Amino acid sequence: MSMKRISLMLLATAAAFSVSSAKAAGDLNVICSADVVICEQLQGDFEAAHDIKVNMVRLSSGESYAKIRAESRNPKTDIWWGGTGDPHLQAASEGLTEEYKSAKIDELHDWAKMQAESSGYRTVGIYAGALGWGYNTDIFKEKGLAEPLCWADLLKPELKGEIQVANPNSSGTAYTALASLVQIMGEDKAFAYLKDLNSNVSQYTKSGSAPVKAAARGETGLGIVFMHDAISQAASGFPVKPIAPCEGTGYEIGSMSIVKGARNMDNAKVWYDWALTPEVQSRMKDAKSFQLPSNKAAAVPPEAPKFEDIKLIDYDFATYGNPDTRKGLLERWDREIGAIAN
Ligand code: S7P
Repeated sequence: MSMKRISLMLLATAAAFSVSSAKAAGDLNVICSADVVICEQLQGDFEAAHDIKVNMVRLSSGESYAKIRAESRNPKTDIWWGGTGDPHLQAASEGLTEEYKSAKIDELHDWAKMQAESSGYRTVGIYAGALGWGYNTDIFKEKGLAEPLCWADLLKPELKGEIQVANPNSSGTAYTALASLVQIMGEDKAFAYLKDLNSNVSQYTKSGSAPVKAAARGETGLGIVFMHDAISQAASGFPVKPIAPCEGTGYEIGSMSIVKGARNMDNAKVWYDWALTPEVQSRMKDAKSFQLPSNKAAAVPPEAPKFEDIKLIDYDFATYGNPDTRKGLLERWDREIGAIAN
């Protein structure tokens, strides 16, 4: 090989490096829909490993979907990490998110891959968690209340004012609760149940995990939340016990999507691939984020609720992540529950 050819090859390699490092620098605008502690941990870890500045905002799942939809003609977000899968699926089917098949896909559990496949690779599963509730054991003991083990127990008159749950318009957790009850009881019975439950609900919060944080601090007796959010409070030393409802319950496939037309598309893909690695997912427990990770090689936190011990329904993600179904259920919730909420 001539010297001229070698120097041309060296120049080409240098150019390729400068292009890829130019791509991997700059900014990344992230919406994070999980707990603020894990959001901040991810931001710090990502910035430490890349020459990319992360501008992050924490929003609940339904709010994130609404923001991405409202900004669709002029996207201000590049990547949406976390939050329940249904609104990610809704965004995917409305063409609000970008098709991307990460090289990491084959490292994931089937449930996470299924989320990707069913959306045409416009979203992907990053973790899973079962719905339930957490109750304050001190309050229940002081008031002589029986342990609430079933959905039916939450209707007992002695729990009046002791329950908090989020509003399903803003919160993915609360939408998962609504969709789970519809799947367990049928739609009309689920709405009748929610009307009865309303008598015991003191507050419909914006964020999904707020109810169990309130229970932890003794502001309410019980919060309907993902079980891992109740465990997180117990792990922080609060008198909270997680419960998996006896009649059965739904679960989430926490998801991640790249926004269609993202301004920092290359950086969004860097984050996406990074967030699917076992190293990143294994560190979620350090933020007391005890979901089941989607990468098969990631360490499962010992605190994570075991799906095999929970009576899980076969949650129909395609139906309940469908825009018409989600919109219809939320409208009915506004009419029948939101309208009578305290
Ligand atoms: O805290 C973690 C977590 O439960 O938060 C997400 C949740 O949907 C976000 O809160 P909203 O209910 O307010 O949308 C879950 O995806 C996640 O497991």
